[in-house]
Amino acid sequence: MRLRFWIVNVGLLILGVLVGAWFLSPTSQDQVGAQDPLRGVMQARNLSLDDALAALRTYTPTGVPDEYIMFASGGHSGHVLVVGLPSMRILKVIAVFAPESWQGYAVGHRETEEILKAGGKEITWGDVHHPALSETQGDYDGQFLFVNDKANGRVAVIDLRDFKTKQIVKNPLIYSNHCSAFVTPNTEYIAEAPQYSMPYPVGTYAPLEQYKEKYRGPITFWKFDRTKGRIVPEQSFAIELPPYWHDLCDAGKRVSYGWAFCNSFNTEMAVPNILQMKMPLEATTARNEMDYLHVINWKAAEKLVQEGKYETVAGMKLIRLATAVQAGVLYLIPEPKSPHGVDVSPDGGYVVVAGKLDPHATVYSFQKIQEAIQKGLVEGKDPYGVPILKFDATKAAQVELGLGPLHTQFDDKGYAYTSLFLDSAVVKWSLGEPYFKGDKAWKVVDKVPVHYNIGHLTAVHGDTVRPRGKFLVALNKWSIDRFAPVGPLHPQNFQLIDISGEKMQRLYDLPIPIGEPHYAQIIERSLLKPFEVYPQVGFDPIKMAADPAHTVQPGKERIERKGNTVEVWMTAIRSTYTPDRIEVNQGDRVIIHLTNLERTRDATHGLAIAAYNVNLSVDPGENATVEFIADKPGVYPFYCTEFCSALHLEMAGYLLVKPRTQAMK
Ligand code: K7E
Ligand code: CUA
Repeated sequence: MRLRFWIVNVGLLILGVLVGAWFLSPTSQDQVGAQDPLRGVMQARNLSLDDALAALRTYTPTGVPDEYIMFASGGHSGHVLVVGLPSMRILKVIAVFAPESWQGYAVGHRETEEILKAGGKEITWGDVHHPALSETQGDYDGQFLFVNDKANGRVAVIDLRDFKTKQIVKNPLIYSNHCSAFVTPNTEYIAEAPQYSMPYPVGTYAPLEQYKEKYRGPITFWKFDRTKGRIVPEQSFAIELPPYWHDLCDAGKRVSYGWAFCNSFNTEMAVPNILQMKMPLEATTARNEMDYLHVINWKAAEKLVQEGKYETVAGMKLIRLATAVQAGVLYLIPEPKSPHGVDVSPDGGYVVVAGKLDPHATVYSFQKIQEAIQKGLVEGKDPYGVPILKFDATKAAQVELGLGPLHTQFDDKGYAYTSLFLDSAVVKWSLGEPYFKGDKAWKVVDKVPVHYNIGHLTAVHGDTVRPRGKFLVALNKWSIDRFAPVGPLHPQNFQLIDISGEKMQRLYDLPIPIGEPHYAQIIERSLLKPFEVYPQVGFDPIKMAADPAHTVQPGKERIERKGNTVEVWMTAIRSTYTPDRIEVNQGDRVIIHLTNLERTRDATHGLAIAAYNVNLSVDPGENATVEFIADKPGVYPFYCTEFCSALHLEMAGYLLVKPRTQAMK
């Protein structure tokens, strides 16, 4: 009985397995698809198991927000990109250094045009390299984002309550910053050092023959007032540095709090002269075997300013080089030639420098740097009298990583990740104590190819005191063959990499079709608390407060004329402008205050007056003001540029500008 039971059941089981195997074996795609839809899709689309797993790890269903948010530099578009992870969906482009018509940024809108003008001359583009999220105790707090404009020596402040640019400051001492924006651990300051040294202040002339005497590379520490949400130039200061070309900086954290580390190249102080010398700058700036890491005690510099030991140049408090050296604010350490990238480990104990022309990462120990300073372990002074600490006395390790190492990020397990430009790869390696000991320390453990020519890389909170691991994004300069061809100007390629396991796994490619991204930072989304609509009707996004003086209450819409100024007090609500007819005379100054009365999420209205190069984007509850001289006679329709309702096309009106001759009558 029992034996028969077993024979029958085992027989049935074997039959079942055979039948199952027959069904699942690759026959026709339709058959497979019907039995196992997942395998059906994989076969139909020619996907490997790894491809399918990558898709499952990144796919984010509709209505589900991403877990992480990446703020990426938009390069020479002048904008900032906001991307959700792991889906890699682009959520927003924040207009910063260039007019942007979707957001109504600096196209007629009075306040944002003012922001963009900061710096005097009208400049309509910027080159964003390094976004920096505001930090509290060395970790992102989700309140503000700062970005630099490498081209014009500017720094911008973005408020993350509404993801809008609030302020742009122009550095009076420099052009072309690169070491920027980098914040100190409590966002006390935002650092900005020049890429290309020059005579200062901006506008000073000195021939290149006087490079060594007249050119300098001051680093500025912009003071940030968190409650106002603004940089305060009057409380900011700069430290004069030798005329090397400054690359990048990172602020010390935890044990190294109060210090900053900036690398530099062209310590040869070569100047361009290719026609006569028959030598390009790329050769003349790479002759020295070593360049210099700058070690800066910004806390001590702050004290010098409090003691009045500065001069004021073009409104900026400037600590002279000699003063800085004397007070122990500035030291140099040799670093392998032409470095790019300096990154402080999460515990603040190590400073990682990568040399473009050296296959190693050079790691300095903060403790050894301090000992070298205390014991006076110097190998000499540079031509400007800055003490040079001994390389061997400050070095913790040199780790051979591969070709063209640039930038480094960290995870939650004691590993560092470095981009390899020439190898087109990301390499994962272990740090030393307290993370790893003995022969486990300073070891390459994994390497993954990326496509292609990676510049920066960024991991979740990967440059803070508390990296989260999980994901890393490779910011690749070239995409070459990764996407459908779209002409000779190719997109860049962001590659999402899973770093939660031992081996890195590439998950997703995101083409970037606007500007050339450099750095990016990834924050946990739960730390961001943006408005869904402005908190009350009549909100001014620049003041980040209600603006009763310019709020138009429903029923109080009107047009007032005072001399040649016509002031229009207008409201917008689906699908009506009140008033919808504006009659002025040629030459009148026209001011339109527009209040969006909506309280519904997403109910944004536009206001396009194309003939006057105006387009507003007014979010629910927002106030905006437009000002222009009506110098062109004629009849100009205006309309709403946001498809706000079924009758959106009816949201329109006319601006009539009476010609001067007729207006006289
Ligand atoms: Cu492109 Cu930080 Cu300007 Cu490196 S930078 S890649
Ligand atoms: Cu308002 Cu369309």
